Amino acid sequence: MAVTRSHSLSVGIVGLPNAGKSTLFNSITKNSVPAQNFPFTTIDKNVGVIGIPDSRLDKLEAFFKATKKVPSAMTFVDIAGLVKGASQGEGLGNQFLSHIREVDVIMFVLRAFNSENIVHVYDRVDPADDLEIVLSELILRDVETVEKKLGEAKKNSKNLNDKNWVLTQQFYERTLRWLGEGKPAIDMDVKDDEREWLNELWLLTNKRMMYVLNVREGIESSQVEQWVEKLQSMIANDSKNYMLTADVKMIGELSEMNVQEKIEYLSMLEDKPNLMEEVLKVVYDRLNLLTFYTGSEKEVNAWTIARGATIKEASGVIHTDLANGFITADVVNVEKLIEIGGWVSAKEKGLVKNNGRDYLIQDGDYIIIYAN
Ligand SMILES: Nc1nc2c(ncn2[C@@H]2O[C@H](COP(=O)(O)OP(=O)(O)O)[C@@H](O)[C@H]2O)c(=O)[nH]1
Ligand SMILES: [Mg+2]
Repeated sequence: MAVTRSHSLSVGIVGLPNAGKSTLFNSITKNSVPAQNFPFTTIDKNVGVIGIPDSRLDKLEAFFKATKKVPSAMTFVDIAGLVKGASQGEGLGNQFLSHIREVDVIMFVLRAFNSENIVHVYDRVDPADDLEIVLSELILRDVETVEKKLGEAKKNSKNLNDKNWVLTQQFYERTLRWLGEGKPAIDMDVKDDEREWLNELWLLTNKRMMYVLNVREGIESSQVEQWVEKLQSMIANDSKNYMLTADVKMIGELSEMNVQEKIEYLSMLEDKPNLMEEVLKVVYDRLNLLTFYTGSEKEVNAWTIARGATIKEASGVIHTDLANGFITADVVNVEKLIEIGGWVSAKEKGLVKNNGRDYLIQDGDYIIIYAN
C-alpha cells in the first residue's frame, strides 16, 4: 500500500456502540465530542487532527531557536458504532461504512469492561466475538462490492474477448473466495498487478488494522489474557504486533485533569499510561513510516513518509514543486547535526552527504533540497 504523505494519514476508530471509541477519540484529540451511554450518538463523523509529539523536532527547535515549529499531523476519525446488519444498512450502516473507506488505518476498539450502566448491544462482554461481528460486516460489504465488479468483468471478458478481463475476472473470483472465508482483503497474497486491481476495488478490509482492547477493573487478568490469545489467533501473523491493551476510561479521565492532578494521579500508578504515544507508535509501525526534518531559524518541520521512499518522493511531501524540480539534496542525521553544533561543523566533519534523487530517505534525516 502506497502511503506517501503525512497530512492525509488518518486513523478510523471502529467498533460496536459503547466500546469506548469516543472516549478514546476525545482523550487523543482533546476534542469535546459528547460520549454518552447511548448507541448511535455519534451520527456525524468526528474528525480531529493532532500534531505528533516529537522529541527530535523539539531539539531542532531549541537548537535553531526557531520562531515556529510544525510537527507532522495525523487525523483521527471517530466513526459511529457498527452493529450486525450494518452492511445492509442496519443502524447507521451505509453512512459509517463510507467513512471507513476514507481512512488509512482501521483501529478497532474492543470492549473488555463490565458495567451495569453502560449497555452492551449484545448483552455480554466478549471482545473476540465483537471483533468477529464488526469485521464480518466490513467483509460482507466488500463481498457486495466485488460481486458487482465481477458481473462487469464477466460481461467484458465475454463481449470484448480480452485476456486481461479474463484475468481480472479470475482475480475477483479468488478475492470472493478469500472474503467468503471471513478473511480481510489486506491479508490476501497478491502479485504486483493484482495489487493494483485490489486497490482499485476500494475495499473496506484492504486496509491496515490495529486493535485496542479496552479493559477495566473488575475483569480478571487471566480473562484478559484469554481474550488477547483468542484475538491473536483470529488475526493474520503480520498483524499480531498491533494490539494494545488500555484502560480507555481512565485515560480519558486523565486527559481531563489539570497538570497538578495528573502528576498526583500518575504518581500512584505503576505503569504510566501514555495512550497517545502508544497508539502513534503502533500506527507508525503499522504503516511503516519514518520521520524526516527540515528547517532553520524561521521554522522547523517534521515530515512523515513510508520507509522505502526516495528523497525525491520525500521532497514531494513538502511541496510538489520540489519533487518536480528536484536536483540534489544535502542530508545529515538530525541528532548528529545538533550534537556537532550545526551545519558548518557538520559539513567540515564530512557528516553531510550530497545525494541524488534515488537516495532512500532514512528516519531522522535532516535535509536541504536543491531544486529548480
Ligand atoms: N466502566 C467503563 N466505562 C467505560 C469504559 N470506556 C468507556 N466507558 C463508558 O462507556 C460509555 C460509552 O463510551 P463511548 O466512548 O461513548 O463509546 P462509543 O459508543 O464506542 O463511542 C461512556 O459512558 C464511557 O464513559 C471503561 O473502560 N469502563
Ligand atoms: Mg461514540
